[in-house]
Amino acid sequence: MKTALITGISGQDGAYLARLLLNKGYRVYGTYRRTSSVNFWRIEELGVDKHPNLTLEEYDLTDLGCTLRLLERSGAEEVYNLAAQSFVGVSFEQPVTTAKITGIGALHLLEGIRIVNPKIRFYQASTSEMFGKVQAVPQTETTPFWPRSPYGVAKLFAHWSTVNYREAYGIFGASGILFNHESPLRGREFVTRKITDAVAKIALGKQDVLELGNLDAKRDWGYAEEYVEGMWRMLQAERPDTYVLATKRTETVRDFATLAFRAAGYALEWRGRGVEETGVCTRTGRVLVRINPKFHRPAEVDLLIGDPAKARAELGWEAKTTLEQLCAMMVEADLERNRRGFSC
Ligand code: NDP
Ligand code: GDR
Repeated sequence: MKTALITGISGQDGAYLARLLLNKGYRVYGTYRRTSSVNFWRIEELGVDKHPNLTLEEYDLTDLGCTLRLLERSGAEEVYNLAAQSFVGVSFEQPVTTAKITGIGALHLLEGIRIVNPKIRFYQASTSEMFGKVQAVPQTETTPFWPRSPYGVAKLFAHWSTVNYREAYGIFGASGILFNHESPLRGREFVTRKITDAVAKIALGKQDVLELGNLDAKRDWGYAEEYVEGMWRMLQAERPDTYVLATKRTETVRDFATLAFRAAGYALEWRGRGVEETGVCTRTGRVLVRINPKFHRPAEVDLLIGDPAKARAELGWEAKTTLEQLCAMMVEADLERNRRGFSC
């Protein structure tokens, strides 16, 4: 039986990856943070929280000693570093905390692997945010980076640290440059889930209007469950490398909102420009979406679209779920949850 360690099992990807590895017969150690109220709703929703091969470990990525003990205790052969302060917006308000968790935290694991067991295979959750102010379209493994947020900068540090430990110490460090991936398990602070949850609440008469920031930002959105499969494939490869996982399709935030409202039976028409822009229901004339400048970021990533050709050729990975299917799945889940008063 193989043993894997997943940091950040309480997050979206951690939950899906845990289910994938448990289904493959792995023993899984999954880490969560000590908080006043632990949040296991995702692994509960996937029905793996009580799996006999799952061990939940209290852990903070910023603590080197804790990292060393965890690597030793778990005896993990594969380590998936998914833990991070992962919200770009918050990283502008908490840049130092973000650097410590998202940047230095990954280095703690790499150092831990070097000290405890250099044979451990390591996956680093890198991100399309590292491309930031994009230098080429579509983005590939060789596109130059230009991060536009403290989060992007911290992730770039972790990415290059992974590459450096690969080159300097021969550690099997794989870096997955994943473009946005979403699901019904996405946190509600991220724009897709914020939209699908609001659409459900508006449809059920529990919310009047949805407030958003930059509607023009373009993202390459895929389905999270498929992306964790890609992470696993990277650690089964013959040699460690860097791979882009993406759909090669990009849409605006405005388009995603239009799709989400359509999935709940609303036709939206966009009127006005800039901060005056509104999304209006064509049937009733009611304003369903408006702009709130507080959701704008000090520096924005305007256009992300990834080319996953290398992952397809070398790992046999490709995204299958369309944005329409993903959006409908998320709206459906949020309608169902809101009907039963669920609040995560
Ligand atoms: P989430 O925000 O859903 O999950 C992040 C996880 O990290 C949570 O379990 C969180 O715990 C944990 N965490 C935060 N701080 C610490 C800390 N100091 N010590 C230990 N654990 C901590 O992210 P996703 O699942 O969406 O993403 C997984 C990873 O992939 C992240 O690193 C993210 O940056 C990266 N990524 C995500 C993409 C996406 O589109 N989803 C795209 C590219 C990269 P808690 O529940 O307590 O907050
Ligand atoms: P992102 O995701 O920053 O791409 O990072 P997010 O969903 O937060 O933003 C996507 C785009 O939508 C715009 N936007 C808004 N965003 C939020 N959160 N709330 C709003 O109201 C809103 N209105 C417009 C944003 O400005 C942005 O352009 C995600 C995270 O999962 C990272 O951890 C991961 O690395 C990247 O995806 C790839």
